[in-house]
Amino acid sequence: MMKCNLLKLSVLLLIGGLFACDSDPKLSEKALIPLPEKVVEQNGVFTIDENTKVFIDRPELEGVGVFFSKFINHSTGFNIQVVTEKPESDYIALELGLDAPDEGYGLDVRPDVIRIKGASTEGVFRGFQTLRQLMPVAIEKEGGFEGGSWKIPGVKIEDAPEYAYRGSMLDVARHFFGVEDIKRYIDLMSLYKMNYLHLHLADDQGWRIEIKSWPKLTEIGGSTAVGGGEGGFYTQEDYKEIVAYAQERFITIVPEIDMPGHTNAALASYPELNCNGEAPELYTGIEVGFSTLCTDKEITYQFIDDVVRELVELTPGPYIHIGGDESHVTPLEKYIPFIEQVQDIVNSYDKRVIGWDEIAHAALRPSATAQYWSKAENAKMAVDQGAKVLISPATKAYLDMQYDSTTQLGLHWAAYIELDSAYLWDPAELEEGISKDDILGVEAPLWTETITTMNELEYMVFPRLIGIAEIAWTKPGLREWDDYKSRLIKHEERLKALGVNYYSSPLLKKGKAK
Ligand code: TNX
Repeated sequence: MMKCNLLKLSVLLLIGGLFACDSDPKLSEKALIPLPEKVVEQNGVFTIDENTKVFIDRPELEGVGVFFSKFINHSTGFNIQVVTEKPESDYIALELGLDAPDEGYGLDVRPDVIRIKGASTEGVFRGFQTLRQLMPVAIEKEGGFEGGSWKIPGVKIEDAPEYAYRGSMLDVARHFFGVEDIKRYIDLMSLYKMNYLHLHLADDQGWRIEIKSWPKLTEIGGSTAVGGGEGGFYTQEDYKEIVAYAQERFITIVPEIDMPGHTNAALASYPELNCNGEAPELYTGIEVGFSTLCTDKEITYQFIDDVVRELVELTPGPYIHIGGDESHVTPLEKYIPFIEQVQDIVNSYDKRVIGWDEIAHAALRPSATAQYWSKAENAKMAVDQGAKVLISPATKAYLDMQYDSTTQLGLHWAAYIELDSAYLWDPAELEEGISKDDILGVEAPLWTETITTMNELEYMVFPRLIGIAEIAWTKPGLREWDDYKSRLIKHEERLKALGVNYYSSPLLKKGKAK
């Protein structure tokens, strides 16, 4: 290794980088997911060593600069610093001012310098995730160095996302997942340039967010889960910690309080929210569609206003999700004015509404988004009203659907979804009448009726989420199953280094990567 470096150094001086070392990493060995828009190989490699610096050309980049240097130091054991004065060479430059869409970035890896230039700090952050995938897999492990070398193959990349919203949802209501689990999920999402995490915070089986003005929601409603387990909830401090952790990774949290159905936990906590004034028992089964807030009572709207106000105080992002799905025991003539009034409550706090596709039965406010999960006709009704659609078809994007009939966890009411099925679709081609301009983005939800641990969660999510991330980021004309599959096979090594309990599909074993 040393010899090769010395030889290379002298040859570099003589003929300037035309000579490569056999041990140098090749671009073709790397797996970039999501696939960038334009990738051109360049001569030479950049080697990160203890003298490498992270150079920022603007103060706004300090946050990302510190984040990257910590990330690199964590596995290399180096003490790489962020500097504001341009070094001679051996540095990673973070720059702003790229003329590209918001999260667009350029990445240029040369032997003396790596440049990441973004249209925004967010773009620089996304560019770093690409650089990370060009680094040795050991970068994913604490102290992963073990005498290896941190070489990155020369390349020039130009990239920008297809959709502005690229997300996932976790149902923390059916089974509760604590702050550390959510942070791990956020970290994993960020590797694939995802930017929204929707938390399904309340359902029949549990209320998971502290609301100070209605404390029994968590005292009573948070006390159990599917199967009768002990449940749990986030205090507002916990929740702020999640939001801040996500923000540092340029991920926006979207909180959901499902209503008027899926509300048994709230109804069990406060009898006055029921039309008959009586609190039902807590519920630990997995049926849907049996509960409803009393849409005729004034107190219901006071309750919603209080909940939304407290949530808004915890939410720097633009969206509040109001659920609205499967309200089978709320008559449509009551459901419609309810959804309209709740939209006005959310809008009065300067937030935009997202709701499941059923909300399109109501008059949608101009900033509302319908999340298409089940009925194309609902999604089209939303589009006809000028609303945007968030694409989450249960048959393609539901991460709780089983891979095949042998999968132990999960459900299969919508479909079995193998890796090819989860990848081989285009949001803008899914339904006639819903085109790219109508689409806010793509989201893959994980419902947790059958999922109780992080290990189980990872098994259902990975690697399907990775394919969804590529659908949301990469232009459809650049996506191709065989090529994706071969990148995913190479990427397995990185998943292993991250300790992800992914589903090792038979599709990844047949026809190994070239
Ligand atoms: C349907 S998707 C639901 C959820 C369930 C899920 C299970 C949606 C808006 N409603 O309440 O958890 O199916 O796959």
